[in-house]
Amino acid sequence: MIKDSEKELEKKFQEKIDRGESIEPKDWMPERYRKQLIRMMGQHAHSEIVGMLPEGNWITRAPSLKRKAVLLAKVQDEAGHGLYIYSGTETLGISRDEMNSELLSGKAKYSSIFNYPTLSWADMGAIGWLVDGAAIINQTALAKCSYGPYARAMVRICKEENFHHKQGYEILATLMKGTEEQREMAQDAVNRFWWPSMMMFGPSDKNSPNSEELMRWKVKRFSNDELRQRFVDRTVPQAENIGIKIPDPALKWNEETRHYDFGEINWEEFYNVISGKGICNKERLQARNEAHDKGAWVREAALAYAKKQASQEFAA
Ligand code: BYC
Repeated sequence: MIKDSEKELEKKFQEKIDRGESIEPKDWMPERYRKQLIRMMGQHAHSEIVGMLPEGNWITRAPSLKRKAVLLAKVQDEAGHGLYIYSGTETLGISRDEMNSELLSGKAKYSSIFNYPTLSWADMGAIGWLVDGAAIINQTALAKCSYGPYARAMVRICKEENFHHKQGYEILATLMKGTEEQREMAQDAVNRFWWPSMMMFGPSDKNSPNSEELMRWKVKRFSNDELRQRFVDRTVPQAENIGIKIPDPALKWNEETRHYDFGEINWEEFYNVISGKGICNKERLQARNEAHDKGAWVREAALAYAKKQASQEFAA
C-alpha cells in the first residue's frame, strides 16, 4: 500500500519535471533526488570555497593596484557563490556544519581543477579565461535545472562569472601584447591549465554513473561530453584571437560535424586527482582546516552574542 502511493508520487514528480516545472524545497521529491542534489550542490559549493585558494595565492603579488583590486573582488565573489550554494543545499535538509565537516575531513569532493598549483601571474589569466569559462558553460545549463533554489543561485552566479571570464581573458591578452617573456608566461599558463579545464566537465558520458539519472530529472540538461565540446568550440577562436596556442596536436576543425575534434584526455590523471592524489589535494585541505581552526573564536563570539540577544529578548 505504502509502496504504491510512493510510486504514484514518483510518477507525478516525473511528470512535473517533464512539463518543465521547478521542484521547490517543500515539494515532495524522491529520496534519491534529494541525495543526488545534496551531493552535487555540496561539491559545487565546496569548489567555490576551495577555488579561492589558488587565486588567493596571488593577491599580494598582483602586478598593479588595479589588478589587485580586481583579483580581490573576484576571490570575494567566489566566497559569495559558495555561500549561495550552501544556502540552497540547506533547503534539502542538510546543515552547513555537516557539509563543512565533510569538506574538512576529505569525504566530500570538490572540483579537480583546484588541485593544480598557480605558479605565475599568467595563471590568474588562465584561470579566469579557462576555468571560469568552463564553469559558465556548465552553470548556464544548471541555471535551467529542475531544482528551483539551485537554478536561481546559478542565474546570479553566471552574471559574476562573466566578469571573471573577461578579466582573465584580458590579463592574457595584455601579456600576449607584451615582451617575449610575458608571451611565454601566458602560453605556459595555458599549457598547464588547458587539460585540467577540460576535465572539469567530468568523465566521458560512457563512464559517468550519475548522468542518466540526473538528466532524466533535468538536473543536468546536457551531458558531460556535450558541454566539453561546447567549451572547446567557444574557446578555440578566442585563443586564436590573441595568439595563444591550445596545447593539443589533435585539435582540428571538422567541417562535417561543424565542431572541433580534440585529443584524448588523460583519464588516469583525472581519476588520480579526484581520489586525492593530485599535486595540491593535501595542501588545499590543510589550508581549509587551518582557516576553520583559526576562525573558532569568531564562531564562539557569534554564538555567545546570539545567546545573549536571545536571553535579553526572552527577559523583555
Ligand atoms: N572534479 O557521474 P559523474 C568555479 C566526480 S567552481 C571532481 O559524471 P556528475 C570556480 C563526480 O562527482 C565550479 N570530481 O558525476 C571557483 C562523481 O563522483 P561521486 C565547480 C568530479 O555529478 C573558483 C564521479 O566523478 N562547478 O566555477 O553527474 C574560481 C563520476 O562523475 C569531477 C561544479 O561543481 C571533477 N571535475 O557530473 C574559479 C558544477 N567530475 O560524487 C571558478 C556542478 C566528476 O559520485 N557539478 N567528478 O563520488 C556538475 O555539474 C557535475 O557534478 C559534474 C560531474 C559535471 C562536475
